[in-house]
Amino acid sequence: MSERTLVLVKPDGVARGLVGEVIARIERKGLKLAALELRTADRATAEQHYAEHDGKSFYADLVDFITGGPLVALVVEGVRAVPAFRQLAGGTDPIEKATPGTIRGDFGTEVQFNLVHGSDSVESAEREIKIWFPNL
Ligand code: DAT
Ligand code: MG
Repeated sequence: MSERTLVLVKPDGVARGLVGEVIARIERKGLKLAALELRTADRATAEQHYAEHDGKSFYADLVDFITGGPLVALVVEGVRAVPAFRQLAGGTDPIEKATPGTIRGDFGTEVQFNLVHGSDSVESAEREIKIWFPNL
């Protein structure tokens, strides 16, 4: 069954020139791009996006980081797109939790700079898509 997920190539991924790499992996998996935009997120957008982490020790740094430079926001569509992109991304910690062959496992070392975001459920995806692409 086709569904949508919200993907971000975070500012570290853009700065490192990994946008094409991430998009190539999404396309090779058989997923489709439904929206794509390069933008610098404002604080309100970042705080809404990461609302579930408000109050955690890393929250302030996370909002600073995600607003700190241009990122690429995408809506990705396809069969089981939510878990499919989470599989491509790998676990949150690029060393401890992501395996080689995943985006984070292949290109990341630090949890704060783990290159990509992918929605963790269909409900999260619909919430996040409304934040980043209100007209979609
Ligand atoms: P994910 O991005 O895999 O869904 P998450 O939703 O738990 O992970 O956390 C959101 C982001 O916050 C994550 O991509 C990087 C950052 N983060 C998570 N845990 C962290 C920690 N212990 N220290 C620093 N940053 C962390
Ligand atoms: Mg998450």
